[in-house]
Amino acid sequence: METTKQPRLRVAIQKSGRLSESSQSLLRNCGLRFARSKDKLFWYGIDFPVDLLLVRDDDIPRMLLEGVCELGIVGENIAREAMLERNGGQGLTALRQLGFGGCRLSLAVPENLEIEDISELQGKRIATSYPGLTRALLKERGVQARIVELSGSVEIAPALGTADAIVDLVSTGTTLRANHLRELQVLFESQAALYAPEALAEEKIPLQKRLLARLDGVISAAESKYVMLHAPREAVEEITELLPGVEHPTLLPLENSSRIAIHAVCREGLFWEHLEALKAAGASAILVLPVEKMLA
Ligand code: PRT
Ligand code: ZN
Repeated sequence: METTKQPRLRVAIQKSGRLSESSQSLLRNCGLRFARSKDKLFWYGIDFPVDLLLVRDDDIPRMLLEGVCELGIVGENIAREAMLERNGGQGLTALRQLGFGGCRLSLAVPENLEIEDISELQGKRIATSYPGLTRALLKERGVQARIVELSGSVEIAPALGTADAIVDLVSTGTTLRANHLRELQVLFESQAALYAPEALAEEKIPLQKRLLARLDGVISAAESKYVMLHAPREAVEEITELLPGVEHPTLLPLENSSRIAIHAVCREGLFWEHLEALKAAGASAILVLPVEKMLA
């Protein structure tokens, strides 16, 4: 008897590191549950046909390009570098930016080096773990430098005399400061993204679409807040304008009152400054609630 095999998707995520927790919780929030294998490298999707591969982040682009998995969550820095190294900058599509793992690839020079513009680095030695990206980003800026490729501890290269400057990932800037380096220019802003190979087997496309729809729901819910407040009737227009990303709020009359209740979903960041402005415009009883799921 012939049985038709249900298509499944494999998603590669970082096993342990800066992206692993956020990647796992993102997929959990999409309603995915997994049975963990003993070696902890392969998790089988229980209610939804999506399985997880837990690997080093550097392996994810290659696994996507070689068809070992159909989706991968990895920093744009790693994906772009791998594509430049292996595929002339092609081969993977960034389907969604995920809003975590944010950092910047920056060019830094020794604090005491009197240099104001990266054009002054023409012909100099630049240490980096991102040779492809560095070469491409410097070329865009008209700079041709000698790349010194290092797999780690890039920040000590200038002190060791093996390079004049470095190109490395920066988030707080603490590492640069500790090594007496000055961030001269940001070359590339990076965050974690969901990647897929440019070509995906046709029978897997509907499943990928379903997963993406859930992911979009999770991403927009995370950015959204449900706001309830009371306001004078005459201030409704002003207050609606103060609510970020709201066009049509729900208006509810309050019994025996000249005031009105306003309910709305704010689709953009809602900060203390917004709440203070709402209060100044006459709002009271302001309540802000998280949105758990959202389906357009
Ligand atoms: O074991 P595996 O290979 O999977 O992990 P890994 O050690 O290669 O990667 P990991 O977990 O350190 O980083 C994974 C991804 O997180 C990176 O590819 C980036 O996309 C992203 N990310 C975000 C960062 C940083 N922020 C970051 N600050 N990756 C590295 N750093 C390093 C940077 O290289 C430098 O040494 O942190 C130092 C600078 O930090 P600050 O805060 O001192 O500026
Ligand atoms: Zn790595």
